[in-house]
Amino acid sequence: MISRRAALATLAAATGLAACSKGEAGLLTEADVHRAGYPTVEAVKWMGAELTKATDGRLRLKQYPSGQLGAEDDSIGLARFGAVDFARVNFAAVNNLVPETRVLCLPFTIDSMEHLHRAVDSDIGAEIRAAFDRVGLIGLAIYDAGARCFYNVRKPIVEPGDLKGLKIRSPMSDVFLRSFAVMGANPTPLAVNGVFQALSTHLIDGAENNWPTFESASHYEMATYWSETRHSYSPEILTMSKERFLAMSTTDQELIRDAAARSVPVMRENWAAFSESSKAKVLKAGIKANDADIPAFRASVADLLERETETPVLASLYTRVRNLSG
Ligand code: BDP
Repeated sequence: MISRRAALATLAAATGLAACSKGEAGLLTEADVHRAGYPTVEAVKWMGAELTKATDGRLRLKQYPSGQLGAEDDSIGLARFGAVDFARVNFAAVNNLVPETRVLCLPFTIDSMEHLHRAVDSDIGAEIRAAFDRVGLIGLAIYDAGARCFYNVRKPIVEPGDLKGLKIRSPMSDVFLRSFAVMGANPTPLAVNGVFQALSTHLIDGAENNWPTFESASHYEMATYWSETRHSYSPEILTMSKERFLAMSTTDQELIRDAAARSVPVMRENWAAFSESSKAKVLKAGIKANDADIPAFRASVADLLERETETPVLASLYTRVRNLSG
């Protein structure tokens, strides 16, 4: 069996990434599973343009959107290995690598976008970002990913019992897997890139995500029932390879930190507009959306929340996050 490091090296060599990112001074590379035009890709593009402007063209950004560099697991590996400079992934993809991220993925822990912003803009967000340092990454910025809701090919989901017997795709994270299982679903872990095909071949009955991913990854073409469960507001993280970051001058490091921080409000604005238009587009296409019994869903995960927040780090983060609700 080949090692993960060897597999990543092969992927990097095959795409010419290693040569291009290490060989050409000033050229920075980035990986994202979303397509060009998606708010995360656009926010990082904006950051790249700021860097180019600030350095009179010395720093430039080449993006690899649409999962060209593989699933989120792969791009995080490439960044840790120094073969790509930036990897933008969802918190779900790093729940095991950086356990502090779990707190913002746990079901019914965040109540609204405003609550999420209060948490990520506080010392909680700073602490979670700093925790990436331990695993060879710099946590540059936390971006919005909206409220995740279930969608499926069969029927409206109003209460947890409606999930019974449904095969629901879960992100590759035990936090999500266990949450969906206690809510009553039959969870199937799968990278997001495989969801459209899994829906078309009936490997799964449904998935859960935000309006933009539902629309832009065309999941709505198969799964025509959308249920407003808003069970998680799991945000996105823009990471940078620590190896590549430390190889830069302190001036460039500052420029990158600053441009990444300034890309957050840009992202938030793009996100709000993109979400609205995604929602309008899918509703126009005939998606049937329904409200869900959120208190019943919240009750179904009460024991799980207790178990998941047993460690001192998560217990304290969870209390601090909950204290910002309201
Ligand atoms: C989307 C995130 C993306 C994740 C995906 C998922 O933007 O980073 O890969 O969810 O469900 O909302 O895996």
